[in-house]
Amino acid sequence: MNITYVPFHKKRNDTGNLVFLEENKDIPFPIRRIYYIYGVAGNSIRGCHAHKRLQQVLISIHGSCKILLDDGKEREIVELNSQEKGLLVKNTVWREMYDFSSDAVLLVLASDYYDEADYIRSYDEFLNYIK
Ligand code: T46
Repeated sequence: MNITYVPFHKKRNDTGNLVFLEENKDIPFPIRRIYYIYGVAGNSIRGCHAHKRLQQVLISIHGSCKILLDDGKEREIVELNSQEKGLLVKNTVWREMYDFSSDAVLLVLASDYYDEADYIRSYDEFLNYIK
């Protein structure tokens, strides 16, 4: 399946690095919500759902984790471990996050406000939904 990364701009000088990204320029949607996930036990699996409309960019700003993406036809696993690019996860893609390092901080930029009705939390329901 098509895995899309969003590259960010990085400014480096003698004192360190600064990375920036801009709504509608680097991120292909208006950013209505930001959240982050951290302190995840290494054996935990999070996600296990898809979204009907929500699009998101996932950024590993510290540490690493793995993301399984499934569009109903193909599955891909990617490791997120860079502060300089984000993973675009479009709507109607099943995702699972696992193998979090103990220092992992996963930052998520979302195209809309939180809405439980937008979640598809059963894999069978997901396959039916995308038919
Ligand atoms: C996603 C992956 C990458 C809220 O109240 N507001 C929020 O903005 C979010 C994101 C969650 N919640 C509540 C819903 C649950 O009661 O926080 C609790 C934990 O959420 P959830 O189990 O959905 O967390 P993850 O890590 O499985 O999934 C999250 C996002 O929910 C989801 O959209 O794509 O991260």
